[in-house]
Amino acid sequence: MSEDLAILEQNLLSEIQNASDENTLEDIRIRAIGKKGILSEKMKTLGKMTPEERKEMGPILNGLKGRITEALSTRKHILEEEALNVRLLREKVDVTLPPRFDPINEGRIHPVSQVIDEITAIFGDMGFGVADGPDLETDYYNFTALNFPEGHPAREMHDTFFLKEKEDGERLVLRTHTSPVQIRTMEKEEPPIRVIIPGRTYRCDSDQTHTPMFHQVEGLVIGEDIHMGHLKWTLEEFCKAFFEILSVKLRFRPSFFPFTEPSMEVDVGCTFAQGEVKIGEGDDWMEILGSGMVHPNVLKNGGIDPDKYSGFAFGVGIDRLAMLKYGAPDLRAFFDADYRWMKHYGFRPLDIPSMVGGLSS
Ligand code: 2U9
Repeated sequence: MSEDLAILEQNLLSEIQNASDENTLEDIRIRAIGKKGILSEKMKTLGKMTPEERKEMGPILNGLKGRITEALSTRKHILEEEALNVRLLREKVDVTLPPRFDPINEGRIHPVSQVIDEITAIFGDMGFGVADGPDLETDYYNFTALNFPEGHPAREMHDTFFLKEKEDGERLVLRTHTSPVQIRTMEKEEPPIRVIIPGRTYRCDSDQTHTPMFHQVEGLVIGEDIHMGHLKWTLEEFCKAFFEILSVKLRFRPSFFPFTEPSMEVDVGCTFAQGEVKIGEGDDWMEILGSGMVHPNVLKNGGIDPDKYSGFAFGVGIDRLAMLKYGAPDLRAFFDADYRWMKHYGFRPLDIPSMVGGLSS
């Protein structure tokens, strides 16, 4: 190999060795073995040589090009690895550091959970316990025990979601109300009973004020000499506490439910002004709950002697109460899991409703 080529190789190898980043290395590659690079130009001179000269210079130039190509590739890998190490070091995350966001200020309690907590605080203060039961119910607990006659249209009126028949012929339902839990409570406990049951319920219905899954709270009181006066007082106290007002006007209208006799729908006095509803005052009425004296058949089905005990019950839609109290117009948005909606309508996690500390802030 001529001295010139040896020097050229030495210079290129040392430049490659000293290249400190991939751009510099790319410049060297273009200058050395690129289309118009030094070595490519030298290769082009092979064509003008005599066969003997070409036989000697061909392998020399090819060997030189091979060594330079290899040195470029080795250096490229080293530089890539170095760059990756620098990046990894820079982007290192210390997982032991405390979180930067502030969950107490970020998190929100859903209005449905808030209203359940408020109702629980109000009835808890009146000596009611809270019970719960399964969402999937038997036909017996959801209908039969509650005095719905077999094949009665009221079963269809509930727009029930029926599950596929099991092998033994039983067909479970998604509970259409929380009433089955009262039957289970009556089976387990002796009177006096004072219990509320908040929970999810299901009916095949969907529009601005109905969703296939919704929330209900039902209450049940059973004891000796329980009468409609107790029912009326309890619901008045509940409405005053829940709507955070000093007095309330209630109107009881005769109605029908299979599980209560007599049955009453309850309207609350209100005003509708500038598209806003004010509860407790005024000459308008708004229906808010259903109620009645527990039907003797239902007491019997729960293992309670109707000759010795009587009771009252009521039911109210939690989602509707939340819409009314907190002014949310579309029920479907309650279940969209949109964090912006939660930021607006949700409640701070440490503002826990209580009768002494206040229900809502
Ligand atoms: C037992 C005995 C009686 C529960 C009751 C209502 C009236 C009622 C509706 C209100 C709005 C359901 O969510 S809603 O559509 N409920 O009107 N519920 S009395 O009565 C019972 C329950 C269980 C053993």
